[in-house]
Amino acid sequence: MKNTKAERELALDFLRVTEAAAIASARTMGQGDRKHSDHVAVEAMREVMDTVPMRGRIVIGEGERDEAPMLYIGEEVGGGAFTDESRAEFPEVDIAVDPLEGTNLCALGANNAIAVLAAAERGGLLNAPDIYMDKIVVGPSCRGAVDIEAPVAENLKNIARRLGREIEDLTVICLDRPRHRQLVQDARTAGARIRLISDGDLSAGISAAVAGTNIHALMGIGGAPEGVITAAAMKCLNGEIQAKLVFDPEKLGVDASKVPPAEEVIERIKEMGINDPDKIYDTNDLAPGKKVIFAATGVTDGSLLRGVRFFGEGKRTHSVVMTTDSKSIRFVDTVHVEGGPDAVIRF
Ligand code: VTB
Repeated sequence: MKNTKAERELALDFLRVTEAAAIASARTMGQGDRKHSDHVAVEAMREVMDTVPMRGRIVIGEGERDEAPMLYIGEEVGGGAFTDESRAEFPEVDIAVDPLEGTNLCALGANNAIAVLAAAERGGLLNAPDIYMDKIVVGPSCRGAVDIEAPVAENLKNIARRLGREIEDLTVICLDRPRHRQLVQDARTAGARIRLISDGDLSAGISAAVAGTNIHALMGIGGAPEGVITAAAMKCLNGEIQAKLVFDPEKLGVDASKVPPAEEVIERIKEMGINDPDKIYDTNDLAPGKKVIFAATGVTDGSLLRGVRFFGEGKRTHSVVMTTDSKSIRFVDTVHVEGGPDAVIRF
């Protein structure tokens, strides 16, 4: 991406993209059909993405080309309505999308489903495989105070010290999965409060980096693609993520038959340019970009963003859009007016 102005404009374009995906999926809220909710989010995101003046390339998306008709890894996006000549001038952008993060949450009408994407200059986002990733995410005051390999109690002690409070006053957020039994046990023993969530460790990680959400750390194993998008957000929020890929069935708490054999995964990630499968990633490893853009729109109500609200004459969305360059975090409340000249806009 060339300059700050272009980046700022792109950020607002990406806002339209996540807004469209959120609106489409929010319409299906509570229908109990997660695949359908995801599908409409993907379609809406893809459609608006194409109007963005960029030479975009999906690096984290809906899967490989043969299994994902849209927003597949490697798909070229953007610049649809422009001539080849003008397109040649557009910035080259790598994009990681999660059109509906928390498909189950949307299908059930539960909190914290979001439509989200991250973008950076070419090579600015790790092309992480769609496998599991162990993560620890904290906010700016706790940067450098945690170590993903350290015992839970030690990390909690260090977070508490940085925040000038007792461990008892911390809340850790964690996916509610059998694989986290020990983690939860350790956090309980150390005295922290715990919030177990059914899905959505990306929005949970972001909440951990924003003061006032009363969430102080995200810990545990979720998806690697979500980890990369979280890292993009951390770059903008001055937070920190540390992470490690996980494919050992024992650590995942599943039978070996449920996950691909380790040798196969190691081979696959090697092909993606990752030579050390045990590498510990920090924020910059996951999102090395110098110009990172992050945009998310609430689908259902959440701790950071409100969900989409529909009313007679339009709809209202609540988003966050941020960039590393201008270091601005915009919370955007958009009224999408459809009701014609007499439509009433409320504050
Ligand atoms: C993870 C997490 C996501 O799904 O990918 C999770 O990162 C899937 O984990 O935020 P399981 O296989 O244990 O269900 C989400 O929670 C939602 O997409």
